[in-house]
Amino acid sequence: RHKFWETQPVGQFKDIGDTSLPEGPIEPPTPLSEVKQEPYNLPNLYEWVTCDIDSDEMCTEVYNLLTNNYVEDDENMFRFKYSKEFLRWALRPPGYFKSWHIGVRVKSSKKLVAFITGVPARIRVRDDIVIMAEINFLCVHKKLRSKRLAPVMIKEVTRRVHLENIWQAAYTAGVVLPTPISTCQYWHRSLNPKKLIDVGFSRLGARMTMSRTIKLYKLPESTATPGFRKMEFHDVPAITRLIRNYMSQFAAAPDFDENDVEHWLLPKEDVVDSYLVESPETHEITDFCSFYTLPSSILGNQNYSALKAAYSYYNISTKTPLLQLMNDALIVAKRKDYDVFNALDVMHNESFLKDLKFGPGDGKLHYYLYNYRIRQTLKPAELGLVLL
Ligand code: NHW
Ligand code: EN5
Repeated sequence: RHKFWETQPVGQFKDIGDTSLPEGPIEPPTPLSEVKQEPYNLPNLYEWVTCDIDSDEMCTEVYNLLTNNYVEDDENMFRFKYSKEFLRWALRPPGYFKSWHIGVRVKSSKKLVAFITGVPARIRVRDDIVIMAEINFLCVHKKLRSKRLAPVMIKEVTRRVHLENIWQAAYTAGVVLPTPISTCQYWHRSLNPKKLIDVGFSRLGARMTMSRTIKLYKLPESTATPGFRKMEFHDVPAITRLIRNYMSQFAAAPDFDENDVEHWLLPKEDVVDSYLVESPETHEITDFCSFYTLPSSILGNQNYSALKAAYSYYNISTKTPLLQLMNDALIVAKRKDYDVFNALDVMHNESFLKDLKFGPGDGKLHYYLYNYRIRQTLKPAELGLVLL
């Protein structure tokens, strides 16, 4: 069934339910001297390239490859269109390794035809903090699919991660592989229902007119929570304390320090937006919400070429009800002209999705760990991790 994944240290379908297997690494690290020193062999027409994402030319090549060949929905109506600034943000967190940004070129033409990346992260799984690579942006050009290039790319990134003495990884995918630690549902909240219906992202409900639909999704002009404001640099220590404390309740979550919070949560225009609640009386910071910007190309529509989507990122409520906090996030996103606000059913998101008129999408997101077994699959609500 899975000729490649059967050979890898990941949970296997045949082991599901076997509670005698221990939680933790599946295989031990090998001495660094035993890690293969040369890259894996590619088919003869192709060569490896380490992508310098700082360089405008290289960043443009990666952007073009992904814009034309990355993830689509099951009916091929939309394709993720990560911006260059987003890619730079996603690929250069604290302690990143340039060697983990891996491309494949055609030798003769130098055209970039495949890509895969890793970035380092500390992820807590129950009581253990595990140094991992987060793997993302695996992409093979449409014309080179089904030639078993992906397994070579995955083995090569694994080798380069091992060379940094890191032996575990985390990744998400829309496809089922051996074997998910959790399976989450995408939910969507219409902000611009007319456009969403016009482009086929959503449908007019039964017994609904366009004008009733527009009214249904209408939002107030301004936010409701006193002390709700954009996060600033000087908030990094307080937000770090808030998020560290909050994340401790989930079975798997990132272990963010101040440098991570500065990188991942400080607002960056058209990349990541973060808001907090500062008590007008005590100036205490009690709540936080954030979303990242990931547009999609609309494939083959006469009137529109892009969908502007916000994706719920990390949200923390200790005083403001999460429902009210997220309603304010929707108001901000609407004011900034997003068409749709997307969220997964991770963390406490279930508690607001239905009330705030999110509806389930046709996509699921499966979460995976490499070389780390967990005894039972996690409920989405036990997950405190959002990958980009
Ligand atoms: S998920 C997004 C992945 N990208 C896309 O969907 C873009 C559009 N599709 C493509 O570009 C986020 C191609 O279809 C890809 C596969 C490249 C997906 N993850 O070359 P072949 C991520 O980036 C397996 C893992 O012939 P292809 C996460 C498949 O099951 N494996 O296929 C990435 C089969 O193996 P099997 C995937 O269609 C995580 C083999 O690839 C996969 O031309 C990577 C077929 O290869 C996927 N999304 O290219 C793992 N899709 O055993 C990281 C297919 O079943 C692991 N496959 O025969 C950790 C590494 C680090 C460890 C460090 C310690
Ligand atoms: C790794 N970091 O399928 C990323 N998206 O539901 C890899 N559906 O947008 C992740 N098909 O349901 C890959 N509209 C997995 C995601 C791949 C992309 C994907 C889904 C998620 C999606 C939309 C459009 C469907 C178009 C036809 C969808 C319904 C919205 C509706 C709004 C009103 C209330 C009910 C729902």
